[in-house]
Amino acid sequence: MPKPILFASDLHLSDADPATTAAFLAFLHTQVQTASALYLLGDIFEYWIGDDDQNALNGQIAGELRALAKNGVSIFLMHGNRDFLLGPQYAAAAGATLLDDPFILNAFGHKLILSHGDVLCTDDTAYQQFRATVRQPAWQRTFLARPLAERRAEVERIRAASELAKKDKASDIMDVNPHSVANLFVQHTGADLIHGHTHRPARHQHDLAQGTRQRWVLPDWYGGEGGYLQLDETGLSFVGINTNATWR
Ligand code: LP5
Ligand code: MN
Repeated sequence: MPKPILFASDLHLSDADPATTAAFLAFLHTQVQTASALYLLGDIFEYWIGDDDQNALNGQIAGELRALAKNGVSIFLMHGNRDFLLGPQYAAAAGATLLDDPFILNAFGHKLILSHGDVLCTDDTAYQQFRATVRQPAWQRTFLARPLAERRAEVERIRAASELAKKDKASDIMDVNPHSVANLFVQHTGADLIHGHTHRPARHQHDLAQGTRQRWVLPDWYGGEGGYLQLDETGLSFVGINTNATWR
């Protein structure tokens, strides 16, 4: 039987949340061992200020992923809105391939659009403006050239500003926009979508003129409770981590 493909996102790994690190390591040591590939669809880390930030956690995770890659599990990483500065140096250390957002995967007779999901939150215009700025290569080069301590302080300021801004945003605004989702579906004939970012795990059905598509939303792993999607010959199914949730 062909080995399953696993998808997770929004782990938000950090030193401040050891329960999440433990849950992720346990996942890598069990379920991922028997998979053919692991797709991590962004916000793997709570924030990323450059591949030169060589702290113990980043090193440990790279080592664990590289060990899996050596054992034949393909590792794929996509950027999230918090770790978009994760670069080729770290990906290489993790034995991983960095993917563009969106990325199209064909497997087990399914066509899947993989995305972090933040691009689809088009009602959140303040965020999209912020995103457009920080995703500019020139802007990123300037930021990465600054000393690590300065970058860390800058990110702390942005995180605080972001938390404050979110308090004033309606919950709807911070979800994906249905027209943006439909546009993405129209661009990719016959595909279903897997994304994270919103931390609102569910399977949504989108009825388009060309037919019905599925949108699978991954949960976050804060506090060590999360989950992943598994693709195998039976299709996609959700498996909870440290929760009893299972759905498809
Ligand atoms: O992450 P989450 O889910 O809590 O919130 C997101 C949006 N916020 C962000 C910011 C990140 O959480 C924190 C920054 C990560 C580190 C980046 C690394 C290096 C970057 C260096 C930058 C100098 O992504 C939030 C969305 C929410 O998702 C739901 O979709 O609403 O967006 C905001 O809150 C953004 C604010 O609305 C506007 C921006 C505030 C920051 C202003 C600081 C100015 C800095 C100038 C640089 C352009
Ligand atoms: Mn996110």
